[in-house]
Order: sequence, then structure tokens, then C-alpha cells
Amino acid sequence: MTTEATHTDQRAGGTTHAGLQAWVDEVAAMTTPDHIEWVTGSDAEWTRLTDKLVEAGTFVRLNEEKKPNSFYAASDPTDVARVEDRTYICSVDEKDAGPTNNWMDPNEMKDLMRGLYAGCMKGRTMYVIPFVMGHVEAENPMFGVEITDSEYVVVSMRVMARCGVNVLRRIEELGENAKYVPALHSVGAPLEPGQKDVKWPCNPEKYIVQFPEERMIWSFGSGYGGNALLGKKCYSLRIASAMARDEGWLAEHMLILKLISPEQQVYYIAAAFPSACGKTNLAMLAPTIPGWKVETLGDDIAWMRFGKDGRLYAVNPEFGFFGVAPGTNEHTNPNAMKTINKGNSVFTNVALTDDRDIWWEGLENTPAHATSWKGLDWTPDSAELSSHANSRYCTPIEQCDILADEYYDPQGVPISAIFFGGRRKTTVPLVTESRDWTHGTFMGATLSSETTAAATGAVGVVRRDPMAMLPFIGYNAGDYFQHWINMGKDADASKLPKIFYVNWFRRDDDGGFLWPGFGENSRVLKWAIERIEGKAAAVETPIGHVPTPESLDTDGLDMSDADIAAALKVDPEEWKAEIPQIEEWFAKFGENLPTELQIELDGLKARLGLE
Ligand code: GTP
Ligand code: SPV
Ligand code: MN
Repeated sequence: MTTEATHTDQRAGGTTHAGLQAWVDEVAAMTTPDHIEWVTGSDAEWTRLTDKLVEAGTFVRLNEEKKPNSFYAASDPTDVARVEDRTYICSVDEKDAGPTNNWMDPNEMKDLMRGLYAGCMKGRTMYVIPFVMGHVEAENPMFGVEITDSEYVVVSMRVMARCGVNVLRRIEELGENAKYVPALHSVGAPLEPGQKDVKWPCNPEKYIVQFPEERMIWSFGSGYGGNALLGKKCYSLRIASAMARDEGWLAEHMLILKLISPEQQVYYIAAAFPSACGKTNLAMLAPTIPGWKVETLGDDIAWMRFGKDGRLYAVNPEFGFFGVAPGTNEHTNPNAMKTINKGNSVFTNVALTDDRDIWWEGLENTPAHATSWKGLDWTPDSAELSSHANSRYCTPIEQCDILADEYYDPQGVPISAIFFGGRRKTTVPLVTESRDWTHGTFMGATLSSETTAAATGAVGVVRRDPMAMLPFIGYNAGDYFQHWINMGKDADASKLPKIFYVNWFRRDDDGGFLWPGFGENSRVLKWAIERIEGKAAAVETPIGHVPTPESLDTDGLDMSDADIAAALKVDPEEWKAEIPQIEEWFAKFGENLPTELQIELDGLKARLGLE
């Protein structure tokens, strides 16, 4: 089928929704694509687009026996992660972006970006993707429409969000009452007539821009995940967090899991860890303790609202997993392995084996030879890694064997516990229980973690990453803390989730992980639930309640008592050293720092014997 022929058929599409059609026309006039296609979500469309990507060299079709209907892609080596320094919250007032976001005046930014967008889709097809985050049958469906000139983005969006004609029809039915987030994306690589495309078009100049008041997203220059799949971080966290502040709910960087005890009691847990710090792994955990079971609801984003019964309910707005590949294997995450082995997946920046399967560091069956993500020959003796540290699999959530039935419930699930956690080599014990919601908010607001490859920049540097939301809060982070505190104040305290602070990443003197992690984290989930049920013991420390060694189920755990004690240890000296960092962090917020958090800090200092 030639491009000429496709131009005139019904894929050119359109909508009866006048506002949406006007926006699409306006973008087309600015970006001047050769063709326009409305994404339907059909299987035939998937086949046509993936064929096109194979033909362009962007995709390699994987071995049908091993990974049916699946594809390998290697990005441009400069376009491998979220670009936090190129990400902007363009609120009308600079104060509303707060001290943690980049800001530019919205009109100035629009002028600048209109210059970049002018003619930027020349030689390409402009795709219009109607999508919904969450359920189309939700009370207030959270629509979006992404315009993109990247087939890779269309294919990935189809995995990650509910997309296509059913969504468009619902938008049309609701007419001018349908609210949707317009999300404009271009790789920023126009083609001159006859110019051959590269495998991974992108632009060295990148902008990932949110206009929170207009509920609008403009992205330019990158084809990578969170920069380009605009339903994910840009909408479901940055824009949604601003909506949530205005409407009294929470949009969070959290996994959601269902925990079933041996007595068949069911608990739902949400957990916020920074990027590449273990959400996907915990969400699909295979418990090592007998009788306990985990089912998955989500691995990256949770939208939480109070239900009529006063409990906090969480929904996963996504439709797929965009998971970190390295380290994923049959031991660490057997459920993810089963999910991706069913196929229908896209793998980016991993290694390609000689039999057209994929491989990455940490996966079983190391190949004798492969092609690295950079396209180089790779063997186990190679000095360079085969896969980028932020290489990813993109796979449909419905393929996950342990997906909980409640995933399909637009009301979501009532949360019993919220975990905050990060990567800390020292100081932060395996698990700490907060005293109450405000103290838990303090734990979240002061959460710290070593940076990872999920964003460009240095790796392994400790930074504050409040609620694991540092790059994703769509407004002033001080106001965001206040919103968290107010959510607790307005609620029935007895029905609020209990908040815990965890750290799977503490090291021993030799630099090894003290805690074996992964399936063994079920022991920590069990302790948390037993605390909620009033069954487990704890020691009161200056930072909160930590398990007594006996209260943590260590049956069958291959760890010395000394190591367990080291994992649980609260060292006042280490915490005293933490205080100036927290003070420096809080100082950023000036008058926007909630008094409640200052009181929590003063209390912590007093308990540590400071002042
Ligand atoms: P994003 O998708 O970037 O938001 O990341 P995520 O929070 O979902 O992280 P993910 O579960 O993909 O884990 C990232 C890395 O941490 C992987 O390489 C995992 O193997 C590793 N990891 C996850 N859980 C544990 C754990 O309990 N212990 C240790 N040591 N490593 C872990
Ligand atoms: C993260 O970085 O937190 C991710 C991957 O989950 S991305 O979609 O790029 O944001
Ligand atoms: Mn994430």
C-alpha cells in the first residue's frame, strides 16, 4: 500500500466534535504534515503501523515463537530518558510552578514553540490519537487527544492507554461538554522531499511543556517514553496533579497492589518510589512467605479519591506497563517475564540476540553474542553494557496473569496502606511506620533517593524526591504538601491509609544490599498489615515505629541476625546528619511550606536531642 493511496481513504477521518476538529486543523496548519490519520485502535492499524516501522528500520520484528507480535527498537543514543532540565510548568504566575519546576511565561513559551512547530511535520504523517486515562465509563472520563508525528509513539500509546474510535465516539456523544487534554507532540524532524528518514528521528532541542491552567501539553524533540507518550507523566501526573489540587483528589506516582493473607483477608496498598526504584517489581511481587498472595492493579500511577464510605480509593489510569528492563528476570519478577513473553510488546534500547529475541543485563541465558542497543557487536566480555540502564519493555497490562479483577472497576480499590520509599545506601531503615497522616506526609515530603538512569543527568546522587513526585508535580510543591495535609484533615482519621517509609536499598560495609528485596519484600508488607491489624510489635524511635526483630517474619530468610538488625537500625547520628539537608530542602519553599511540616521537623529534631 503506498502512502499516496492511504491519504484519501477513511483513515483521514475527522470528528463531528467542532472544538476538537478546529484544534486538529490548527495544528495541521502550523506543522504542515503530508498526511493526517485518526487512530482507530484496530488490529489492522497496529499491523500497518508496525510494518511501516519495520520498513523504516525503527523496529525489528522479533522471533515469532519467542515474542509473538513484538518489536525491538533502539533509540538515538541522545534520546534515552526523561529530560527534567527541559521540562517546564508554564503556569500563568511563576509562583504556581514553585521552586522545584522550570518555568517560563506561557505566552513566551508558546511563541518559542510555535517557531519550532512551524512546518515540523513536513514529509510525515500527523496522527490524532483519542485516548482516555482510566475508564471510558468513569463518572468523569479523563479524555485526552494526542497529536504526534511518530508511529513509534502511536504504537506505544496503544499499549499504554485506552485509545481509538470508542473513545472518540464517547467524546463526540458528550459534545462540547467533553473535557479533553490536548497534547501535542512532534519529534521535530521534518523531511524534505526525497530525504531519507533516520531510524529514530528526534531533535537536539527538546521541550516538554505543561500549561496547567489550560490543561494542555506541548512536547517537542524527543521520541522517548515519558517525553512523548503524553498520557503518562505529562497528563496523568503533571496536569492531573493540578486538576487534583483544584478538585480535592490525589494524582500520584504510585503502584497499586492487592495483598491477600493466608486467612483470605484482602488489603490494597499503594506505593510511591522514584523512577527505577522498584514500583513495577513490588506491584507484581511473588511473595516468599507461605500463604500470602499478591495481585497487580498498577505499576506507575494512582489516582486517589475519597469514596462515599470515607475511604481513599485508587485507580490505575494506564493500560500497559512501561517497565525498566535491566534486572528483570524469572527470579526478580517472574510475573513481568510471563507478561512480556506473551508478546504484543515493544522493547526499546535492550540488546537484540542473533535469533531475534531480546536480552538485557540480569536476564537469564546470557547469549554468546548479541547486538547492543547502540548497534554494536556484544559478547559477555564486552566492556560496555548490552542494554541502556533505562531500557524498557512496553507491554499490555491485560496480559499480566496476576492482574486483579478490580482493575476494571472505575471506582478503584480502598487503600489500607501507602508506602513511600527510595534508594538510600545508609540512614533509612527497611521500614518505618508513621504516627499519623501528617507525620506520613512529612515522610513523603522529605523522601530522598539516589538518582537513576530514568532521567538524564548524574546517577547515584542523593536528592529529595517528595512523594517520588519531584519531576511530576504540576504546581508549587509547597502547595502540594499542603494539599496532602488538607486531604488528611478533611477525612475520617480512622479510615485513612497508614503511611510507611521503606528502603530496600540499604548497603552493608562491603557495598552489597543488606536486604534481599523482590519477593522477600512480602515480609515488609505483612508487617505493615499486622501493624494495621494491631498484631505486630514495634519499637518507637525518633523517626517513627520500626519492627522489633521478632515482629518481622524472617522464617526461611537467608540473612544473619546481625544483618537484619543492620537493615532495621535507626542510627541517631546518621539522622542528625540528615537534618541540615531537610532544613535546606524546606527553606526552598518559604511561606509555601505548611506549618504542619515545620512542626514535624521541630519534633524530629527534639527527639534526636537537637536544640
Ligand atoms: P519507573 O518505571 O522508572 O517508574 O521505575 P519503577 O519504580 O517501576 O522501578 P522497577 O520496579 O522497574 O525497578 C527498577 C530497578 O530496581 C530494576 O533494575 C530492579 O531490578 C531494581 N529493584 C526493584 N526492586 C528491588 C528490590 O527490592 N531490591 C533491589 N536491590 N533492587 C530492586
Ligand atoms: C519514569 O521515569 O518514572 C517512568 C518512565 O516510569 S517514563 O515513562 O519515561 O516516565
Ligand atoms: Mn515511573
